[in-house]
Amino acid sequence: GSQNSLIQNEKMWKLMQSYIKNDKETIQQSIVNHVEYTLAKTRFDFSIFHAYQAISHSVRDRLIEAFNDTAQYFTHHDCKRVYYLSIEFLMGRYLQNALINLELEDNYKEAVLELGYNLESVYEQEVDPALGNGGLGRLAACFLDSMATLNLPAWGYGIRYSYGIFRQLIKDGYQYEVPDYWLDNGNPWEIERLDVNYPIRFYGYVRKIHENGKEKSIWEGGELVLARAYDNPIPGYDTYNTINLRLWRSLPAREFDFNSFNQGDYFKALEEREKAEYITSVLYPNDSNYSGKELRLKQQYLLVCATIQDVIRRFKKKKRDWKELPEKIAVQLNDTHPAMAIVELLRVLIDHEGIEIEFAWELVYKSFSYTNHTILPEALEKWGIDLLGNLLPRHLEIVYIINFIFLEKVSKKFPNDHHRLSSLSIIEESNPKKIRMANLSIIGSHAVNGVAEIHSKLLTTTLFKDFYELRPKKFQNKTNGVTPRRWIRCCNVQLAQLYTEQLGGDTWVTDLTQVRCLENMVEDPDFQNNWQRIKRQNKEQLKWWVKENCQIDINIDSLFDVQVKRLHEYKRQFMNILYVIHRYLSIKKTPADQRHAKFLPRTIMFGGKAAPGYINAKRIIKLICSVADKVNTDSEIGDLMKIVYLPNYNVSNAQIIIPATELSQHISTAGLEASGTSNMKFVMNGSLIIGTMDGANVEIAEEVGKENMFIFGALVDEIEGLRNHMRNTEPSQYFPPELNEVLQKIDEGFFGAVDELRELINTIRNRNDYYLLGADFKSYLEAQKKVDECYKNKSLWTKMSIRNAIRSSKFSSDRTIQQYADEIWGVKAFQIPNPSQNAR
Ligand code: GL2
Repeated sequence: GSQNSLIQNEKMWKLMQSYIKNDKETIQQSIVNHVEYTLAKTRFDFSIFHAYQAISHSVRDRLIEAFNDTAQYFTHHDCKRVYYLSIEFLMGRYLQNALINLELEDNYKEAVLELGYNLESVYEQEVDPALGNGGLGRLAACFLDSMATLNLPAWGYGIRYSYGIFRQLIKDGYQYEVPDYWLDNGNPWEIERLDVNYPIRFYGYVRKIHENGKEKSIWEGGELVLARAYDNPIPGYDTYNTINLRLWRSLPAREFDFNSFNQGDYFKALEEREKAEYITSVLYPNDSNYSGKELRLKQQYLLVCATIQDVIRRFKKKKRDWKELPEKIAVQLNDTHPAMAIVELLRVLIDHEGIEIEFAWELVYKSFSYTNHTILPEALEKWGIDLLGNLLPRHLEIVYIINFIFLEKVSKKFPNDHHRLSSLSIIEESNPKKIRMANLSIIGSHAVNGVAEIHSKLLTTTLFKDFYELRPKKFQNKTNGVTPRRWIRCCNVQLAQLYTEQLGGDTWVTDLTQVRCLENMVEDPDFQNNWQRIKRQNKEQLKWWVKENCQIDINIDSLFDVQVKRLHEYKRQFMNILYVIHRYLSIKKTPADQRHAKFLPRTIMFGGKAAPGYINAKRIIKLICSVADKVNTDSEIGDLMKIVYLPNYNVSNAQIIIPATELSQHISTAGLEASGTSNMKFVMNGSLIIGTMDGANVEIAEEVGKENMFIFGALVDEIEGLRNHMRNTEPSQYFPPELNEVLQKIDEGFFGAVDELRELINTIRNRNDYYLLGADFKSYLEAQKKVDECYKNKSLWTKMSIRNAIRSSKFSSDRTIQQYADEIWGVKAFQIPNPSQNAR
């Protein structure tokens, strides 16, 4: 094709031989060139922000080279490809990560210093690309890093929202949401593909025609918009492979509405076009919560429709039989948000390609697989058939066909089992009827997985029990992981250095199991000292961050106790602050001269965003801030205790918070946190966990040993019994006295804001303590007491901390992705040869 003729062009071929060099002078030259020619700023005077932009462009040049070569290589080898579809990608900053993955950080540090800038300060110039809410979106980002590093022929597909997750301000104890227009200063990390645009249809109607005795469906009318591709290169670590995250942006379709133009309504016609851009303008700020808005369904369909067109175009580049489709593509659904892709692919195959439905269906489900990320009922997507049928009329028809064929098969296997049939059906027979996206996803996939052992087990025994009985082999577990590049190598440079020194090299960055070898250093006093020194330096850094962002002085010698995650009742930040109040009251009751002997200084930090419409979550923020106000200004307390609300928790401040943490809280009601992923990051950075036997905590306990954690609370099989007990008993009769006392204080108005705080405590007082704070409070107190005892013994704490970190290798996303590749996708690595060894 045209690419080959380009390479055959002799001149071109010669030019292509000269890959960019990475010596100091070449780097400096490229930065200065970008200042002058890309930014059009004079090279004699540029600000640190322009330095950031020019540096990023020079790194981008290096990425693009590898990116193009990688794409060519995959095409040339005609490999089976993985497509990872996700409505969110919470990437965090690129620059440092790219430099580290390219192993160019030192070169750039030196080069940039001579140009008058400190590279670390340059990093701070970058905005956080925050196109995600929480764990689900961040998981997708970690997975991309691992897919690139493992040399898999994989691409991510998502949405290029103009507004990412809102910026959180805390004022007078309340959350304010500020729009996050992250593209304000441009985005050097993306490549706009002016030539990759796909039409997307909404609304309209289905016309039936008859051709050669067969009925054909034609979806027409309605509205058309375009989806344009923006490519974001993702470099692997210690490999030349650089993969792609392709994000779609909506634009008006090129066709003009000649009617309105001819009728002279010029402005109205333009207005219509503007509306198209609105589709991908804002990320929905709900975490684990379904809201059922039409615009959200439009976003989902835009992602799915553009992606399927792109995937099919690539498949068709080579002439081949459709039966090869599942041998050439694997599509992973990150939760049900992109599940319409199942229906869309089937629609294209039967309506456009003229394939028989039975055969088409086989191609579809063999290509798809689905990951479930939560069992919370409020998060399960169910679209009303009116809304769905109006927006996507042909898709609704196809859903009915899929469901019919499926239920036929079920009733042959289980005759007259109406109960089973209605639980398996894609259609919920409610009024109005609803499409259950989870059921569609399971039926349309050859593999379904949960994200931690306990969660996958719950899927097969509760939520998806009937599906499991039908096809037990479909169900798998893939315990989540996080990338050691960002979550150790980037965020904890000193710890990374220590590992590299001790292990005699840095291959641990791609093989985290190596750090287990440090087991024999646990008792080594020098090693322990180094460990403590690193933690202290990280604490120092966080202390400055807190000073700058919260105007609070925290005690560097206090225990840094952190709970950072989205605000959610099931995550029980409420229980944490209730305990903090108890601790405060206990200090106050102790005679002043005994306080320092009895209590260890603690800094208790909270952070996380509440969904804008989640009232109780916002009340919890208010309670935390009210308690903080009271405690932090109480002269009797001094530095025995400080409470901090860390504003605007996001990826880049997580990179400061996590390495500085000594105790981190993962205290969800058992069974409700599917996995959690920050728990893994904290453990990798030597934080101890206080937590329940939930999500990945269970497997962390298996790896690091329960004796190195503070585990408490009801187990998952005890929950139902406790909930029944809760509903049938007066709270005051089984709440421990410490809890009653705390609730009493809030009720009296001791912390102010009495009306809203009463509303909050009433959620647990009136026999509706669904998340069982009352049942777990006592064992939480006991676990906290153990924390204090351990922290008193500095060397014990240090040893526990080391053990946590060096036993955490299971939680590398490299392990997770290798399992997906082997057990679900059936894809192999294709590592492209590095064309310029001397440059790396
Ligand atoms: C989540 C789960 O709540 C969380 O426990 C899990 O670690 C992540 C990633 O698998 O997925 N599900 C979900 O809807 N969100 C999550 O963070 N938002």
